[in-house]
Amino acid sequence: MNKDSRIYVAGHSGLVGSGLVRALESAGYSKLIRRTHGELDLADPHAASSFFETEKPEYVFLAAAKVGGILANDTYPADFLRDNLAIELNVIDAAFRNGVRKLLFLGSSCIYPRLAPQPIPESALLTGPLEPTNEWYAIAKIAGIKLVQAYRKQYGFCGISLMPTNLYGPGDNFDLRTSHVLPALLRKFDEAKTNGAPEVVVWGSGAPRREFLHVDDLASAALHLMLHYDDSEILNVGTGEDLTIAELAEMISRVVGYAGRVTFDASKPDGTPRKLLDVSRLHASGWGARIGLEQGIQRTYEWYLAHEALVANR
Ligand code: GFB
Repeated sequence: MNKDSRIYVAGHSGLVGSGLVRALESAGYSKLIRRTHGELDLADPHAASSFFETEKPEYVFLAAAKVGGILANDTYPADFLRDNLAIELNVIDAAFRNGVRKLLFLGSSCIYPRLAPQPIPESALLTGPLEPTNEWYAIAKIAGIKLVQAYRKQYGFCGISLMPTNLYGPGDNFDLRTSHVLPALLRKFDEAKTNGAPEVVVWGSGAPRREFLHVDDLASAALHLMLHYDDSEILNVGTGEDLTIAELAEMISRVVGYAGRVTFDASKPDGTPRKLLDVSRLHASGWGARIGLEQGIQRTYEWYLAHEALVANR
């Protein structure tokens, strides 16, 4: 991939896509191709195919996806399965048919079995039952992995698949019904501080453990691996460290400067008990995460405060 290669970032306005655009632009890549969802519906095979025929991208970062937190995944199973299957199929097939040189597909750590060994090695894929709250999304992402592998095996198409852990950062979704835990808690603690509320309610028991990677680290890893990784095997991308949701809430409360109580709502699902990725293969590739969690939360909180009016109404 050269600085003047034609690079399509699918999903460029989302959390991951906007991180990728920042990383590519700051590294000097000058020919980035982007389309908003309104301009191009990747779930429409004809639209996807004619876009690739016209634009002829050489490299593709497939970051377009229907994503959401535990409640959104559990509430809209059909949307998560259908939209993600359609996007993956249309983009990977159109990329192959139009001579794309390399495609990078992004999966998720939820593809692994609910009770996988911890930290989770890539070899745990398809060795046991999935976590029920997000099995629909997971099945779609597993299909994406298999599409990339099948196109490589049958046609020699150069595709790689990365499995990021839970991501966060600027540009995240802060809608309390559909967001992931980290942006949800930043917003809840900030609003409680502003309103002088005595408590913040955290979903579930607080006991599940999660690993969080800043999106700028993910983008840096994706760029590194687009340049240096070429294998059919999936590759985990994480920090190698996790904490409980209760510990995360404590950290966010500290960053926001909230003085009240934290309580837990056990009527909300916990989801998978733990999903810490084994990042030894990632480290062996020459890349490691740089942004510490508290520092990353601080930066994300600053971004949230600067964009509060915008994100609160989304
Ligand atoms: O981030 P999250 O929604 O998704 O929830 P998953 C993580 C944990 O945080 C769960 C708890 O145990 C939640 O119950 N939690 C506590 C909260 N308070 C809140 C809150 O206010 N909002 C949210 N959203 N959670 C997702 C999958 O799983 O992870 C996706 O559903 C995807 O498929 C993504 O894989 C990375 O980590 O449980």
